[in-house]
Amino acid sequence: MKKIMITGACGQIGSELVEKLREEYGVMNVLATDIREPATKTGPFEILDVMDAEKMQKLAENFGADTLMHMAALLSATAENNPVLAWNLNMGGLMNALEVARKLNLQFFTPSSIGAFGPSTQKDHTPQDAFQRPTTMYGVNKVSGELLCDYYYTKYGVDTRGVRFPGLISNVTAPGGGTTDYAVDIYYKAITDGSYTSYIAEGTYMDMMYMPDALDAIVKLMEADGDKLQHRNAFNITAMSFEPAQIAAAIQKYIPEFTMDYAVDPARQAIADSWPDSLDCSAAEAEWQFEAKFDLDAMTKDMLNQLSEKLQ
Ligand code: AKB
Repeated sequence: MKKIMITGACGQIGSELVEKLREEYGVMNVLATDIREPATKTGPFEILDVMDAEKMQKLAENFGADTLMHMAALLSATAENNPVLAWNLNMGGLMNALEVARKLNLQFFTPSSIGAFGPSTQKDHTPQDAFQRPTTMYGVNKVSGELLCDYYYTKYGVDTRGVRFPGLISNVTAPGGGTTDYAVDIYYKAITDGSYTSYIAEGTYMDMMYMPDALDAIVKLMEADGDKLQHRNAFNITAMSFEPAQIAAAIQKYIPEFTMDYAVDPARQAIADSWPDSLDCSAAEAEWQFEAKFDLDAMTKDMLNQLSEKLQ
């Protein structure tokens, strides 16, 4: 049975990942850590600032962890507003986590992102091995992180694994400071206000995925036979690619009176414009049988059902 420690456990991915892993491996085999207390505790939890390398190692040792999932990070829009903080936290936290994995011989997961690509990358069907010259601090962090994870595997044999996540859509914990967050906000506003003002311009395509598929992907990749992985880190994965008018139309199928207008935020629009329109995930499909179950319509139906219960 695995013993998994997670950093950033109160974040958008972390909060649902903890529950998923507790279902899979048992409540007491998953240690959640974060810089702040969770709203509710469902198992072992410790306060951890990922800049505190010593405490990170002590917690992993005392817990008897065999796996470390490093989820704590600043997202793209926040990172662009605070580049020095983003470098220090995103890279410093990752280095600390990789060192703990090296010293304690832990299996390791950390997410990269579509943000690891830049304007000079092939926009459609972006290949697994593509040109990576991102123009955002978040992208610089993500490419560096991908390289660092490769380095720890080749130099020290640490079993590092990871995916490039697209925008993740969920109804449990709101994302914060991302560029793709509009595709989460729109569902909340559809229920509460019946309308939404998009900060992303019409015609801007980005890859997206519903959270249950993202969680399944993490578990599947971590369980995969390591001998079959040629890429290990930073696998392209996606479930759908859409632009704001298409998600609005998907919502209108269930809420016909829903309306959307635009007030484009130049900062987040510039980030979105620098990212791919759609990823090619054939490497993930071939090497560890990645698949996503939810398309835009199935996700919209589920999001609206779940949120109607929660918000009304
Ligand atoms: C963001 O928008 O910053 C994230 C991401 C795509 O990595 N959701």
